Amino acid sequence: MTFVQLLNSFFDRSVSAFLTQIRPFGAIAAIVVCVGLILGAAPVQASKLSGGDRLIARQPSTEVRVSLGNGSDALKFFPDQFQFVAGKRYKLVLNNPSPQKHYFTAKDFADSIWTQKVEAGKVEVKGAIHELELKPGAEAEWIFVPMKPGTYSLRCTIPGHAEAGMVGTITITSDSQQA
Ligand SMILES: [Cu+2]
Repeated sequence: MTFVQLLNSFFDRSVSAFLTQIRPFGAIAAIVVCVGLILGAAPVQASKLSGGDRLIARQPSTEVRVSLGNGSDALKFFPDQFQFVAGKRYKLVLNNPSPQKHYFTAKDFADSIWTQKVEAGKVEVKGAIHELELKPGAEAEWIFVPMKPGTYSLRCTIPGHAEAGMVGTITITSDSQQA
């Protein structure tokens, strides 16, 4: 059984356990789950929903934005520090407003999350993602759930860019470290 299959079975079990607990409201809960799936980005904290983290793969996502470079061609990520909480669902919206292409490369971070999908244009990519290349003007959305707490490095792998400062830090904290 692969890691993702394991996760999926965990999610499925948790959701059915959740639905069983609130059986009288089962139909309503199912609708809420579907709306969550479709909208994905409602600004509701999952921890405030009944069932909380058990709805991990279906909970509303928290949107975080990052720009790779800027209009005056600075070799930087904006922002360059990120903090995510394990078990929450995020939508990282990446864009490249600069005149040249850049990479968002964070291999150890990518190994520490469960990627639900990456969407770019009309294409949706599922499975493990380690690096995203964004051409000038490109935008992509990376939807994931952080799994393993730690501090991970981010860099652009175009020669010279990381050396010029196109680096960053991504931190995953565990749920219990949150106040
Ligand atoms: Cu770059």
